Parts: sequence; C-alpha cells; structure tokens
Amino acid sequence: MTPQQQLRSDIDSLEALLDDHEARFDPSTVGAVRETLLDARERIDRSNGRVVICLAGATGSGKSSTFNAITKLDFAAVDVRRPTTTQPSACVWGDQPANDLLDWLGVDPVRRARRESVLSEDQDDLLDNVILLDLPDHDSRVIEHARFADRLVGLVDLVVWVVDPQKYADDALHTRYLRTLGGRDAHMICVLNQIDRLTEENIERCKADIKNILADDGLPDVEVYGISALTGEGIPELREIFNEHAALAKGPNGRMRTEIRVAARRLLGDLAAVEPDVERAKEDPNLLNTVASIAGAERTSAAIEIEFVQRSIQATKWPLNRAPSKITRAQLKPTRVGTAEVTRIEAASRQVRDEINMGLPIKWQLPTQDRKVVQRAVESIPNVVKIDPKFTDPKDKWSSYRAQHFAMLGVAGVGVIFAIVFAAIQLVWGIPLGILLAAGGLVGGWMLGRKGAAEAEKEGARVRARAEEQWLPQLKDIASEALGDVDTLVDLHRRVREQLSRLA
Ligand SMILES: Nc1nc2c(ncn2[C@@H]2O[C@H](COP(=O)(O)OP(=O)(O)O)[C@@H](O)[C@H]2O)c(=O)[nH]1
Ligand SMILES: [Mg+2]
Repeated sequence: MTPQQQLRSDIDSLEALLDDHEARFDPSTVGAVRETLLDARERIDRSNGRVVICLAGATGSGKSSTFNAITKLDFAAVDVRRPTTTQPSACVWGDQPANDLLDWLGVDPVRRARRESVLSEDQDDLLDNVILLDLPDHDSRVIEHARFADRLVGLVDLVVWVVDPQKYADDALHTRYLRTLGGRDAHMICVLNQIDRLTEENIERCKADIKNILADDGLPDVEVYGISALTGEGIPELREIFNEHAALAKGPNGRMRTEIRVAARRLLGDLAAVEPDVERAKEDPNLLNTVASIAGAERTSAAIEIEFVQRSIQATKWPLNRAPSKITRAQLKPTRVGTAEVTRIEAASRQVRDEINMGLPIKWQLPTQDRKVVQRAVESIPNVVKIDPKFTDPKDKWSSYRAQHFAMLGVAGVGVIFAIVFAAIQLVWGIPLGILLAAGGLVGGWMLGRKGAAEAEKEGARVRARAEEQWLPQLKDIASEALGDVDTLVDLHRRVREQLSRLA
C-alpha cells in the first residue's frame, strides 16, 4: 500500500467507526472529527503530489518579505505600500496541476505565481512540487482573513510561523493557534525574522526564549530558525528545510495522517483507558449467594448433612452402644419466588452492573436492568435444589465397620470364655489372658465406634459440599441470566478503543 492508499484506508476506517458509534461520543468531538475527515479526503483528492507550505504570523513580522525572499519574486505585497497585503499569495513550483488545490484552499487566481522554469540558472531554488502560501495576517481585523488563516493552518503540510523579535510572545498567536495545535510539532517550524536587527547574542537568547514558549504551548519539538528577509541571511537554509519537509510530507507520516491520528486520539479521550474487568465483577459472590439463598441451597444442604451424618453414625456405632439413634429425614421446603425475591435479586444484580459502569464513560454505561429479565431468571429457581438420596444415604460406605465390630465382639467373647473356663491359666503382663482379651475387644469396639462417629461427621461436611456443587452450575446460570447481558457493550467498547488506538 502506498502512503496515500494507507491514508485513505485510515480515513475510511475512522469514518465507518464514527458512522456506527456516533451516539457514543461527545457531539462536539464528532463534529470536529467529521470536519477533519472531510478536509483530509478533499486534501488528498486534490493534492496531485503537491506539498503546501504556508507562512503564518502577525502583521509586520515579515511573512510577505520572507515569501519574496524565498521565491525570489517581488510578488507578495510588503507593508502598507500595497493594499492587497491581506490577500493570500501563492507560489507554485513544478509542473503538476495545482489550480484545483489552490481553488479549494481559496487562493485567488490573480495571486498565484509559478516557478517552474527548469531553465532557471539557479537550480537549487527549485522546491520539489511545493506551493508556498503567504497567509493573511492572523491578527487581521478583517474577520474573513483571520478565518482564512485559521482554516489553512489546519490543512497545509508545513506551517511556518514567522515571528519578529518584538512580538514573538504575542498572546493571540499562542492562545489562538499554537496551543490548539498540539501533536503537530512535525508539521510546523518557527522562523525568527529580522535577525539583522539583533546582535548575535540576542539572536540566540530570542531563539531559546521562543523554544521555551513553544514548549509551554505543548509543542516541544518545533524547531526555531533565525532569518532576515531583508539581508537574505538564513534564506538558503530555510529553502533546504522546506525541501526536507516536502519529502517528509509525501511519506507515510504526512500532515493528514497526523490529523487522523489527532482525531483518533480525541475520540479516545471520550473512552475509558481500559475496560472494567467484567469477569471479576460477575464473580461477585453477593448475587450468587442471593440466588442460592432464595433457592434454599444452604438450608437443604444442611439437612442433607444432618441425615447423612446420623445414618452414618448409626452404621458405624458400636453394637453394644444402646444409645437411641433417631434419624432426622432431610426435607425439601417449598421455595418462594415472589415480588420480594425478584427485588432482592434485582438489587444484587444492580450492584454488579453499577460496579461495571464505574469503569465506563457515561455514554457506554449499561442501561437500567429490565425487571422482566430478572423475573424470567427467577422462575427456574425452584427447580434447582433437590434432595438426592445418593447424598443422604451412606449405603455400604461404612460396611467395614460392621465386620470390624464383629471381630472385636468375637475377641471379647473368646476372652470371656477363656476367663470363665481357664481362669488365670496364663498371665500376660500379669493379667489373665481371658480378661485381657475381653477388655481389649470391648474397649477396642467402643473406640472404633467413636472413630466412626468422627469420620461420619467429616464425611458429612464433604457430602454437603458435593450436594451444593451439584446445584452450583444451575445457580450460577440463574445468577448470570438475572444479571443480563453485560458483555456486549463492554466488548464493543474494547473493539472501538482498539481500533482507535491503531489509528492514533
Ligand atoms: N529589518 C528588517 N525588516 C524587515 C524584515 N522583514 C520584513 N521587514 C519589514 O517589516 C515590515 C513588514 O513586513 P511584511 O513582509 O509586510 O510583513 P507581513 O505583514 O508579515 O507580511 C516591512 O516594512 C518590511 O520591510 C527583516 O528581515 N529585517
Ligand atoms: Mg503580508
């Protein structure tokens, strides 16, 4: 792609973006950007490879004199001797057609001069396809002239601010123009004219001062050169600089590309620097907890745990332990989903949406939640929480306890028989073996029962968690349905922001 094709495609993308999302930007921003797009399109349609350089500045700084010095024509009206000084003059180098462009720029046909003579003896005078404009004074009392200057300053490839040693700090120049032209440093230079009236030392001091003021204006990269239109000092160098800028203007970073970049940045100013973290906001536990609580998840899982633990304790209990074992059956309580519940979920959902909105510009914020969406989501709440017998019934989870208990009972029984039949026939650690076996079996069995109860409780907590896990996906779905669509708008913001960043 040539730089021009690239520029056209950038203009098209920016325009398409604006067409699609105009309502989400500030109207004044949109207006300014549309104007830029229009100007940029017209400018490249009419360019013909032409580079436009204009001399701008206050009355009497020496624009017209500089124009004449560069063109070596006595064409631009200098001073009050000629009344046409407020009309812009143009000098055209090269043989490419320029009239269309000059018409559009508003230069009167009688104020156009040509420097195309290749036969001219001073070849280095030739500026490559350049059009040099002598703008009307920006401080002109004739509003039209000032407007003309305003417009041209925004359209040309290089603006040469001509200042003189007295008036370079002139407030109007800075507040009206320079401070509004941030980001265009590459398309501007500043020329301190009339250096013949200054000492070498003062020239340097003035230039340094101007450089500082420009930096304060937000244009730190604008170069400052000293010339004298009267003596011609610095004019050949200025011509050289013009040629360098003419080459730059034809490359991929020309003035219109900068205008597109500035426009894209301006639009970016209406956006958030980065999108809010929707995934994190969605994970807000409050909304899910509200849904779960209305669904009765906690109360039901607690009931499941109780039944499971009781049945487990029963299954692991030492058979000689006569303690009554009552089972509390887990029961499903009916779930109420009325207006109050809808309102609770609506409030939790609003909190999440508000948090997302905090990270978005006004025009990109999520609209107020539609209550119907919440109502629809709430309808499926009663279908989620169920009591699955696989959770409440430990089945043969504890079957090994039965066998162990019987083994213990066996040992105790054998011990009793031993004790009765053989009495103290054999001592172990000084205790009759029968007594030892009987006591060991009984105590061991009792301890096994204790261990079973402790394990049953631990397992109960796990069963409860598994039951909740089973409901969780559905509860999350309901929470997310109640929250409504929060991604689309944020995703759109991201896409638009990324597209603009590419152009900026
Ligand atoms: N001493 C001196 N006078 C200059 C120089 N350039 C312009 N002038 C004078 O400044 C006055 C205004 O110049 P002009 O080119 O008409 O300024 P413009 O209003 O910016 O176009 C005229 O009297 C010029 O002769 C210069 O480099 N040195
Ligand atoms: Mg003039």
